Amino acid sequence: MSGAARRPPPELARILFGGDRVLLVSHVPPDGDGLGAGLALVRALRKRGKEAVFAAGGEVQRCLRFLARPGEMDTSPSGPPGPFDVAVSLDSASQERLGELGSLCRRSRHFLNIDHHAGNRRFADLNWVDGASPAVGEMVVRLLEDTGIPLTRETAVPLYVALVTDTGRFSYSNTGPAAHRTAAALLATGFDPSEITDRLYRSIPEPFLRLTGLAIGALRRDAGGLVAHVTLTPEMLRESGADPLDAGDVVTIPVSLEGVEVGVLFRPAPDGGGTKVSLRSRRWFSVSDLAARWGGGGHERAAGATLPHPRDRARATVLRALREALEAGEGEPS
Ligand SMILES: [Mn+2]
Repeated sequence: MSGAARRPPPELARILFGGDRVLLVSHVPPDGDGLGAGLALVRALRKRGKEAVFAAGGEVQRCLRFLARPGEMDTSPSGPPGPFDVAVSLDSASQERLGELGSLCRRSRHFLNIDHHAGNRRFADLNWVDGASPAVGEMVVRLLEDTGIPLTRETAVPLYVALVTDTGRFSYSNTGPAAHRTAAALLATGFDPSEITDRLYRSIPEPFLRLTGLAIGALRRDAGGLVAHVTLTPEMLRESGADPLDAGDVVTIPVSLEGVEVGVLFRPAPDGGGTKVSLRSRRWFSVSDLAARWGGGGHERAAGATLPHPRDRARATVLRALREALEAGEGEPS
């Protein structure tokens, strides 16, 4: 990424902190990055006397719910009553991924977009996109620094969650010096990181653990072993009792298998029609290019799409495309 994207556009902070009513949104449902970045900005804005709220557009994953204090987050599908002076989209590559919240953002006086998806559609009035950033939470740290707003424990905890979740606990290829430098700055505010990892990773609901058991039983390989995939059926979700919001996390199972380059999860699309496909790669295969074929997107190592087909057809389509791409050696290091 060019150096220009490293610093926020000068107008961004002026518009953001110039509004009296500010709405923060992310893709629906939000992940740890979108929610963490949003809540940190809610707190920074409120501290400066502004009215600010994060709209989730629905329920958020249970393991993330500890982050929001009462009144900081709205979970109605269409968001809190507007209008707003400023709306900020965080971590969303397109307006479509904001769901119903997109039109609420459009109706606000200023619409800002802060994101680290390289393929961001630049759908707002002012777009700050840095595809080299490990997390939007990291960009928000730079924005606060650039604006002269010191980090406090209240802003640092959600920003740390953003960084930990989007880097896979500092393990993915986006974990560079910036991720660790940012973590150091956040930790310097004095919170206990083990309390956060307890909330995020050592508080697994038993139904989800039972779902992973069913998922392991459904694990299959393809493309000469380079692909591992799992298909979750409505019956498996029902039998386990797992929260559908957590089901996407099952993709860590196929991508963790020895010798695999691409892990795939197929599951019923949350809103009824079609099949949701989650893709993860380990070293060289770009799953965002593949997801884009079906109108989806994401990052090189983590992406997703929703196919309008029932699961058998969706699986056949995706596995065929993966076989072709992997046989062609797309992106494979020589
Ligand atoms: Mn992100």
